[in-house]
Amino acid sequence: MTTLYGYFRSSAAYRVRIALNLKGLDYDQVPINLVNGEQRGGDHLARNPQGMVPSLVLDDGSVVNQSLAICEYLDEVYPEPALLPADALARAQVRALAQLVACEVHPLNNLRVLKYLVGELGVDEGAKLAWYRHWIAEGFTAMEATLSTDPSSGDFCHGDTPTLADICLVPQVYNAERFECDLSAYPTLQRIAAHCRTLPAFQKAAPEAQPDAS
Ligand SMILES: N[C@@H](CCC(=O)N[C@@H](CS)C(=O)NCC(=O)O)C(=O)O
Repeated sequence: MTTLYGYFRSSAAYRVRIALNLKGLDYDQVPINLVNGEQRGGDHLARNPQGMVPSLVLDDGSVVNQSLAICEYLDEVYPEPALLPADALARAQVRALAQLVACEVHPLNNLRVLKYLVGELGVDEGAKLAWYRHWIAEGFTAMEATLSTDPSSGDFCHGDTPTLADICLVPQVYNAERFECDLSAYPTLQRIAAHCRTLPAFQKAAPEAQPDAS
């Protein structure tokens, strides 16, 4: 059985749960408690030397790290339903949206970054929150500008089926809500995220639906 090493609040693990659910795949979950530092324990470092989640361990013991690599791996091995459009240009545009979230916004607001700000740099809670909200606003403003004017966006970021872009958007919206970011300037992102959240694949992947939710 495929096993996902994750954490209920990890948005990168949340992406992979959505992808697995959209593909209709069965998987086991092993929680790695990020708050207790389990990601830096020897067992987990052996499968993920970065000390991060998610890691997907396949039936034969092979490990795939990095959520976007995992989602694309699943899409190649289980092509239906497709997480990327067939057309090369549309595929690049969907990847660009996904990477806007996963490469530009999310890494700046990661747990280890926030801990470094507070612990090593002595930043107070207010400044930490301001940092968090700043990077959300930078990324979401650009994403809203793209999606609100792109004729190919529909119920989802691209057309009327979920893609890798939605898989990245919904967990990032969840994070932004958790940190009480003002999302009123992003009506298109809110509309698309709300639509995604009506789908069982997204509902089943939500942090509050995970066995380690606390
Ligand atoms: N680029 C990685 C990011 C993974 C990542 O940031 N994981 C976070 C949780 S969302 C983590 O494990 N953080 C551990 C830490 O900050 O100590 C991916 O997409 O898989």
